[in-house]
Amino acid sequence: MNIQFRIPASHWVEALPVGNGRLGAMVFGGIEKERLALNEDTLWSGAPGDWNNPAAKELLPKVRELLAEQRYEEADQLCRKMMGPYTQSYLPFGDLHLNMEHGQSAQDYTRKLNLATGIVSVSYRIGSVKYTREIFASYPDQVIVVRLAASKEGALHFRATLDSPLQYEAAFDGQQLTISGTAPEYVAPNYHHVDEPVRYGAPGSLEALQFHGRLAAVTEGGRITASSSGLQIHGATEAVLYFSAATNFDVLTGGIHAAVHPGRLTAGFIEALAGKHYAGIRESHLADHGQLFGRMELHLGKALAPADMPTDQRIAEYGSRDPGLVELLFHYGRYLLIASSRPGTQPANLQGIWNEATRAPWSSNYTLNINAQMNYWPAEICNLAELHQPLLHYIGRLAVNGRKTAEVNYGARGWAAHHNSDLWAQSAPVGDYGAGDPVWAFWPMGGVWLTQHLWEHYLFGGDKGYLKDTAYPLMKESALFCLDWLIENKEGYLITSPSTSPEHKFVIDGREYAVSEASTMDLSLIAECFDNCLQAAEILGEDEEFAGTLRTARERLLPLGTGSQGRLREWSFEAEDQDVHHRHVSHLVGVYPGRLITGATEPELFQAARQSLEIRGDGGTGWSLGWKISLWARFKDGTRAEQLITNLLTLIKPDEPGNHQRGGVYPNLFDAHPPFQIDGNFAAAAGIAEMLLQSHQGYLELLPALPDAWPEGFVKGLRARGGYEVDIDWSSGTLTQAVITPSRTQICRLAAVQGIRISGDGRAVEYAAVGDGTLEFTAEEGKRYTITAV
Ligand code: FUC
Repeated sequence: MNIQFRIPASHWVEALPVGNGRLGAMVFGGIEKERLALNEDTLWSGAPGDWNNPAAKELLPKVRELLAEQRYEEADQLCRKMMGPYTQSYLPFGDLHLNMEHGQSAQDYTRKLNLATGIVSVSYRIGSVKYTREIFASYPDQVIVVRLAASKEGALHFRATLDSPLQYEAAFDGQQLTISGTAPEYVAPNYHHVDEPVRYGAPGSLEALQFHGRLAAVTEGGRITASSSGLQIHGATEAVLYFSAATNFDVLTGGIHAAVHPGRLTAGFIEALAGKHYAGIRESHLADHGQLFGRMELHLGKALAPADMPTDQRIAEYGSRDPGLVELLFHYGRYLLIASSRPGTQPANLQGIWNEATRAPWSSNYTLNINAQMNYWPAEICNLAELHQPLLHYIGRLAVNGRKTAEVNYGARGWAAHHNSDLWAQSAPVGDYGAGDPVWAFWPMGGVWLTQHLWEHYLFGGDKGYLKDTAYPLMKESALFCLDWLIENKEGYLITSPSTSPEHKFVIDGREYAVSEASTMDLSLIAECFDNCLQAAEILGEDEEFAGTLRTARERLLPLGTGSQGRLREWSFEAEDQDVHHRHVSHLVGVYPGRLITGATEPELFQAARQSLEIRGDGGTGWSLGWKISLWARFKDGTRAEQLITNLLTLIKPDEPGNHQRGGVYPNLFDAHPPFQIDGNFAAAAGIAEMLLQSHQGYLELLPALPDAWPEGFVKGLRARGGYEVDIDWSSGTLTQAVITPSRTQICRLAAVQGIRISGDGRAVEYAAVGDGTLEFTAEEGKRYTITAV
């Protein structure tokens, strides 16, 4: 299970990612000049701030009036005045360079990332000497480890240096190489043109984070000298480098920890390695990575590409026709989540944790109108629920700022977040007071959508303590915001205003507009937030009165409707699309990742949603293709879902310019918007899982969208709502056997599969047919239930 090449990377998107959630590196594998592009997940520009805009509250009634009169142009202009500043940017940390003193010409070169071990290895031969490198990011030891070895005694000579695109100082602390600096106080988004896009304060400024990196070396044989030109290793047979990095970001409060010097933190990580050896550190890494990665297996058919074929060639030559490549894409999504999101770290941002640009595309921040949520779609279903924690924790921080935003900007209760956020959990609209377009900058539903993650985590895990203490309070406050944000229209329905369908405009008389009343996405997210709160309140047996208020409001929401060509309307009125193939499919959020619109509950809307997706087409950016995999899976069209995987497995060249219409993957299988965004990788993993197992309708559906292309196969370790682990085997396109392991005793409902036998620990289990085409049986904790086709 490798991403592999026979040449070193020349571009960053050919390099191989390692990460432990907090520290990341892209390994280029150069022969004479090795580069590891380094990241630390709390290294962002800026500082905590107040981004709210009191003028918004004054303008709100006026904007609403204009929208009620369909004066869209004027409403758009006023909306701009309701914005605040842009978010801050996720920054690169720097580079570790290794200059090998053996020249550039080598034979038998290989470079690979083994997803199962989380280890990158590079090997080549120069003359009779074989050189090998192993690189991994250890979560247990919080360091990036680089081991270099030569097959001939004393043949290893190299110099290690650290540098950074940020302002920095390199120094020595004994024989350790250090790098330190203060991050910029401000970095403008790459699409925002200003005179000074990167602004530094004074060194040590309290308005920015301090960062520190430390490199230590241990050798077998030879000697190490530290000089102004770096750490020099002479005549070693083996050398191990340990890199640690930190900032003074306060993970608990979300502020800057003035009293903490990050240099002490990096020293602490290195000191903690005392008495440990490479073999032991590697063992702990393998155990830690393995217990997460090893939870799942997937087999979709016989791999077509030769085992040693370079990954970029495999993508170009085979794409999704090679089931092995689809398996790789699936496992890569899980790998990248393990590498970018661990309990206690920051949520995976637009590029996970890997970024080499000071002004990264879209600031490599959190975009809350699709991208940040998408990063976590595989977390629960792919059995990595604890890796959801960084996002769930972050939602809590966002709600703290979001309460002020709701109050200051709108005079509303509860909490609100908008289209973008960052390390500082900025909750107000961005757009620099009008420079941005309301079509993306003005979107107060970011928090509402995020609450779905809190609820889903409960549905999968079933922890009532978590529901009561963490999830429900945040969900409830988000619902409170919605109650205050909704207004009554002339017909007495509750609507949102101003409202957008993120990033997509409607056209009237040849003119494009962004802002209107009651987009389908707004109403879908609110309806679902209310439904989830109602269910949570019932489970917890609390808040009867509040539940009554929600129920009444829920019934009064403007109903969703169908429009031309039988489509689900994207706006509350029939309008021409700015782009019929637009990459966002916001109005389908109730189909996936939501569960508002299903064939059983809303057959007409479900059909209309399907028709909308049909018309939207099978193109789009990487993340858009990723979303459509899961949507087609929910529409039970496996072959169409597989078509989207095919489209996603389009090889995009590293230097291909940015594109909003056509995406794919880079040589290292990173998702290409283009540019690189990690969300499509996560959506692909989630989508493949959704084709094999669904559980959003209150019962388990095995193989709901199996494509013709995968007639034989198996999957192990998927997870369903209710806390089940599910293994499925199939042959000739139909189920042969499934094993369901419940995490607690409960009634298990299954979509009825023709002719099955259920046994629990070898004994036949009685099941009863339920009227709606499902069957149920009592699943006891600690037992495994085998479903066999007869
Ligand atoms: C949204 C999308 C873009 C891009 C950006 C990060 O604005 O519309 O395609 O993914 O987020």
